Amino acid sequence: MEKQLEQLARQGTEAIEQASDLNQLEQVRLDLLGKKGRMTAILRQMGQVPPEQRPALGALVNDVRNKLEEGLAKRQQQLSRLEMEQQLAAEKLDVTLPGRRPSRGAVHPISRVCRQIEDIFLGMGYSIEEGPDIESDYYNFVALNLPKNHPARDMQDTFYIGEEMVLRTHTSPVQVRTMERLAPAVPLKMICPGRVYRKDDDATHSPMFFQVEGLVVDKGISMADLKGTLQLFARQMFGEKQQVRLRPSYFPFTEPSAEVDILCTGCGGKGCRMCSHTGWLEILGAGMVHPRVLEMSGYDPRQVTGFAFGMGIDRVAMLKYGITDIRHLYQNDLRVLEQFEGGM
Ligand code: FA5
Repeated sequence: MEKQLEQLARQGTEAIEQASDLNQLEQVRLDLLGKKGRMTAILRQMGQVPPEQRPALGALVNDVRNKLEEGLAKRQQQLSRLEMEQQLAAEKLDVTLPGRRPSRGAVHPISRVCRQIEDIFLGMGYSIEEGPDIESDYYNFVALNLPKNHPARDMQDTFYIGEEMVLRTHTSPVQVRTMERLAPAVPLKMICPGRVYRKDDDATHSPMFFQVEGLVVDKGISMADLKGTLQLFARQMFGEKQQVRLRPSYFPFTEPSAEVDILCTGCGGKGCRMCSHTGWLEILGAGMVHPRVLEMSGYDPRQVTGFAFGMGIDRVAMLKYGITDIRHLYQNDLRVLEQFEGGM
């Protein structure tokens, strides 16, 4: 047994030194000192040793175990340091490599155009108002001179939420809410940008899109004020050469009513495919606020008049940036959005 122990000490020390990484060293430890290792096997024979030799043998066992444990600890330290050095060498940084360019976010074309519109009208002294997307039938229709069963309700295909609530089909209900709040005070000058919803879906009509409403109420407001305002807006938005054209139209909440075109941004008015060779493109509906609408909202139509307009923000964005399909604005395709990097 003594010999076995000495052999274990010798061979063990050698195996420890030869272990070339921490995994191997752990294997060596288990083989020497583990529960099923060589030391345990030797100790099993202790029972056969005569009692008077046991103390000396016991001391030898301790010596060998201590020596092996010491060797293991030392080798473990060496190997740990080695592995750390190797790891550091592998992680070396080349500080001269050019950096990776961080990708920058961009303001969505709708938000961009919306901000520009707000800036232009703030500059003319308008306030910016808001209203709810889920609107009552009263504000979306009735207060705009569209009682139940009025045929013109079919002009806008509506998403109903129960009997009395709708997803607003236009921003015009905010006209009513603002007049109710401020009447009979004048002048009232406001715009309201926001989401609106209709059962529409093609290259130029989206089921959710953006409108901006404009409303001015004061003494002596006329159609000339409407045209002048829209002319000023169009020039600031699309450039000094821009012009507007009013065509007679019909809305239940304005009288007279007009649809308003701007010179085609594709051809400048000469005629091209984009404007069906007319030279003009429609961007909004407008008119003089109907006396009944003024009255229902608390103004006296014998004292004041007003004009209102509702513009498609998506259409403006499409014309400004030459986008031919409205769906590009809502599909969040990075190839489209990345073209708008930078800017305001
Ligand atoms: C209206 O919604 C009226 N409320 C506008 C108005 C306000 C008239 C105040 C008079 C006084 P209209 O349905 O024409 O009108 O829509 C106005 C604009 O919204 C259109 O000129 C168009 O630019 C845009 N538009 C309409 N439907 C869609 C759609 N599905 N997708 C994108 N833009 C649309």
